[in-house]
Amino acid sequence: MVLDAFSRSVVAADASTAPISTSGIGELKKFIAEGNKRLDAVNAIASNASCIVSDAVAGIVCENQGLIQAGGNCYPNRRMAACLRDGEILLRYVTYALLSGDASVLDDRALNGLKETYAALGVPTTSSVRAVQIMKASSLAHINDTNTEAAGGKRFRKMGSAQGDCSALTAEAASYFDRVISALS
Ligand SMILES: CCC1=C(C)/C(=C/C2=NC(=C\c3[nH]c(/C=C4\NC(=O)[C@H](C)[C@H]4CC)c(C)c3CCC(=O)O)/C(CCC(=O)O)=C2C)NC1=O
Repeated sequence: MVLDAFSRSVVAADASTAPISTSGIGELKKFIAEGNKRLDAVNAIASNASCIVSDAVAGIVCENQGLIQAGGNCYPNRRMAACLRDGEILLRYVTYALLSGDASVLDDRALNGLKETYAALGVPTTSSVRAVQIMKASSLAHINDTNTEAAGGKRFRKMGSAQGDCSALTAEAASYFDRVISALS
């Protein structure tokens, strides 16, 4: 079932046949109060998605060139396209989870059964995990505007979002990437 921070607290309360708890309400108040920050964080990832994905896939190929040689899982172009597409899918579902403040959409729609699919198709775990790690590093840098021109090159782009404490949102975003990594491992 796909939930968000609100429906999650309703389901939790219903499961214990209790009204929404005071602490539950407190968490939702915080969710609303920090809503703009959350939207900025989602935007930081979504508006740099193709750059984040292509950089991650270029990275795994650079580190393991066997991927694009005969027998490699990014060879021929059909598989390279599938790999780039998968990167986009996973990143997109991470943004959905971050937007809704709940991992269920990521779990149900993207991760469920993915490890088995990858095993059946011979998609290498080490490289998939590495691609997600690179997407994580670059997404968190975009959320915090800590990306550098040295690492970004020609495509360098600062989000220029309002500066403030984004530690909780960064940790939450990181946890969704970690969820993808542990689902694939
Ligand atoms: C909505 C959720 C959803 C997900 C998550 C999804 C994943 C997904 N990735 C697939 C294939 C694939 N995925 C990859 C990915 C990679 N190969 C590598 O070497 C890299 C490590 C990695 C990219 C980072 C490749 C190459 C294939 C094609 C494998 C093949 O056909 O031999 C397939 C098999 C069918 C197909 O080729 O389309 C599925 C179902 N599909 C979905 O609908």
